Amino acid sequence: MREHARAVTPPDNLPLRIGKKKTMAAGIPAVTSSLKHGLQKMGVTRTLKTLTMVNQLDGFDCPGCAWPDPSHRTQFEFCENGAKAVADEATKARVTPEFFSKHSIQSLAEKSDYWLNKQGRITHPMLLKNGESHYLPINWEDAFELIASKINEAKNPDRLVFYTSGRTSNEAAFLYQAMVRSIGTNNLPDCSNMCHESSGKGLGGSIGIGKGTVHLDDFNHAEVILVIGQNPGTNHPRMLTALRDAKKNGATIVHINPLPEAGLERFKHPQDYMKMDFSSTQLSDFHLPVRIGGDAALLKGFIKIHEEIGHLDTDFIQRSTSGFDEMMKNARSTAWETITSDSGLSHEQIVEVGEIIARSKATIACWAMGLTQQPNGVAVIQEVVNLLLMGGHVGKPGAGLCPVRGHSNVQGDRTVGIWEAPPVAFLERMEKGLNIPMPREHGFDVVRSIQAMRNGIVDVFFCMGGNFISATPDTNATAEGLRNVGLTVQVSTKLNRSHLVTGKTALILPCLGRTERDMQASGQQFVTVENSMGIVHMSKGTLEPSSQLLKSEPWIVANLSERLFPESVIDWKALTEDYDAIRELMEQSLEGFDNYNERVRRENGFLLPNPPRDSRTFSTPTGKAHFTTHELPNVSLDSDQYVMMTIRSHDQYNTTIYDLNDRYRGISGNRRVVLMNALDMADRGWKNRQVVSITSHFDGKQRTAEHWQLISYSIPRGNVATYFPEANVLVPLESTAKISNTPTSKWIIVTLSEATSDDFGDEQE
Ligand SMILES: Nc1nc2c(c(=O)[nH]1)N[C@H]1C(S)=C(S)[C@@H](COP(=O)(O)OP(=O)(O)OC[C@H]3O[C@@H](n4cnc5c(=O)[nH]c(N)nc54)[C@H](O)[C@@H]3O)O[C@H]1N2
Ligand SMILES: Nc1nc2c(c(=O)[nH]1)N[C@H]1C(S)=C(S)[C@@H](COP(=O)(O)OP(=O)(O)OC[C@H]3O[C@@H](n4cnc5c(=O)[nH]c(N)nc54)[C@H](O)[C@@H]3O)O[C@H]1N2
Ligand SMILES: [Mo]
Repeated sequence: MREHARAVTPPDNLPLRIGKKKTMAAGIPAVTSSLKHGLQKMGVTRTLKTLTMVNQLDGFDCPGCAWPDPSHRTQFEFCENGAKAVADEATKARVTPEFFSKHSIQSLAEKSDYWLNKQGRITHPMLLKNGESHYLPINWEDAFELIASKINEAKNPDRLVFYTSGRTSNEAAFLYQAMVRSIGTNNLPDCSNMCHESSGKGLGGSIGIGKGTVHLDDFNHAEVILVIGQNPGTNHPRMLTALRDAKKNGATIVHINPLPEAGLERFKHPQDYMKMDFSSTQLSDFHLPVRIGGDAALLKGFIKIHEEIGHLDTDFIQRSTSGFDEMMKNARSTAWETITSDSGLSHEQIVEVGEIIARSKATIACWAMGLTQQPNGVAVIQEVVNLLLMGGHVGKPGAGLCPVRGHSNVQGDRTVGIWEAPPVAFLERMEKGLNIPMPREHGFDVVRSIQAMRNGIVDVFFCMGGNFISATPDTNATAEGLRNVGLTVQVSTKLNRSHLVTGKTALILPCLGRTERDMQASGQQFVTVENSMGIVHMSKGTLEPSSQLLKSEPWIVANLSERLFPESVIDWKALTEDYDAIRELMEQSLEGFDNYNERVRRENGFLLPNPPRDSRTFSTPTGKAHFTTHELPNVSLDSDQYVMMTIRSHDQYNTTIYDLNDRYRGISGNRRVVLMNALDMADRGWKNRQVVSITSHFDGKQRTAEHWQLISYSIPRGNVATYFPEANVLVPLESTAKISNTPTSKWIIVTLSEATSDDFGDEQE
């Protein structure tokens, strides 16, 4: 038996530096940071060549986030963190077969996630044989043969699971779901299950479409913009430009977040330096430091005030919605004492902002993980919808709902079929287009996939991108599950922990990234992606591939499919020769993709249909938008408990750690830290750098992780924050949001205790 590889990253063990928290985002430090990462990883020529192609009409879509591009682009249409994402992919460092022969998986697992990522791009398909501890090179044909034989050996297709991370192009994702459904299962978990699933479910139920309802231009016409549970300065820096422009046009910006995130305080557009403009803009007019999980109470407060002030869009409410009276009755009966104690905000604070919202003629509400990763994620998003519907802020200029997506094509992947629970109408259309029968039974999402692996009912686990072991909750439980699987396959660009914590046999299939040229039989190909606002557009890599052996994701899926289905009605090979053929098939199989090949070649691409936004109509069973009624969640804690949220630092992309700085928060060197309120620390007699153990409590079970250092921070009392993925070991697998089944990564009940040992590895099995 092979020795287990460590599932939780070891710390980097650099000294922790605690500096001053920044109030201004971007500015000169952002320019230098972009260039630093570029120059270190790519060198001068490649940095310039690469960065000038980001988000250009003839270039590639930034792999950083899903924020849309303006229709009039500048030469530099990227942000600091987009530049880091690009540099990280276009790095000159390589992970070769020699590298793998030098390091066993156990020794690699003792390196930190930061170190693993720094080793560079994987150059060869690699095989880890059952019982062995070193990967060996394998050729593509043999790799496909192995996967196909394991898939064919499975007793039933539901013992096969196919994960997708959100960078995969529309073309690759479409072929992938066609392959998986041809095999006979809907086991298509994706990163969205851990991300905006609550938004999809909440919006789907309320307005009949699981997507946002705004255009980028709406930001120029909004009177009020709510930014809830989101840290755009780090995670969507280009959104700050839209907020700055909104601000210049007179919008009031309200930041609802336990933390005073830097980007929402002041913003300096790096490009303005070129215009010799050195001023910065204050972005948010109000910061409401809501307690973790207190948004539902706050929103009820806003709803009450809205009714008192008036300005309801009664015409719209009567004509186009249902459920208003019941929702209002519930809000009216919610006591202010409950609202203030649950939200941690004073009545005056809520009234001041509530009145502005009530009087606004055009309000946009933006949100991200602060809302979705809560036990009541779906309900709280529906409260946001309730608030906006009251003033008719859907389907009119300057107003609307704006879930801000994470991965650059996570929305597109879902549109083209990466969905474990597809609606019947979607499958019927797909079956007609592809001429292949498809299973109806819903498949496993992420959490259910892990449970299935733990129960020993998964034979093959295939990952199209991502880093499953580090992204998922309950790291040790997930590791246990993965080790039960017969074969795990990772289609990847960079080395990560999921290559080390594997099934009995494991494969790494190295693929082309966004930045790289994709040559096929008919010449150079482009792929398409959908941004957070439903615009589908082209993305074309320009760089020489990192290795001659890399294959594109569509090529990998098509070649595996050819092996799996020699008699298939689909000519898989022809599809990879010219991706126009894939897009033709997509046009036949998907709603809204008419003239796909022609429209996607237009400047700025095309918009997918969105009834609430386009015509104020709602594709719900009643044809109306729904006000929904929810009781407030229970946010009470025992006296020694805290609520912990797990968040991103400025120098990471999900599980990819670019560097060890969290510049805006003034923290660097070490990621094993807990942000805590100074008064809470004083109560326990603790100071900065106090070493503590964290224990999470759920359903009578406890999980402990040792050796974290405290940092006093501006965070509500009773709340603490740690970084993901280090803290995932504490997120209970069963603790998920109602309806969406999203892990509650922002609501983990914990206790803290002074460290008893200096041992870093105690949370390991
Ligand atoms: N550079 C960079 N860009 C990224 C990513 C990255 O890792 N790095 N990840 C991408 C992905 S996949 C995603 S999903 C997005 C994530 O983007 P964000 O959602 O901005 O990411 P998080 O760091 O999880 O931050 C969540 C924010 O919610 C706040 N919060 C936590 N709990 C609550 C609560 O109960 N109420 C309220 N109101 N706020 C709360 C936190 O303080 C924090 O500011 O970013 C995308 N873009
Ligand atoms: N505790 C906690 N857990 C969380 C979150 C949280 O806030 N807190 N956030 C959740 C969220 S919002 C998300 S979206 C998930 C993210 O979960 P994932 O999407 O699974 O994780 P990533 O870290 O984005 O994946 C990084 C890996 O993707 C591979 N990769 C990069 N580019 C490409 C490409 O073009 N093609 C292929 N095939 N592979 C590529 C690289 O090998 C890289 O190591 O994590 C979730 N987990
Ligand atoms: Mo995400």
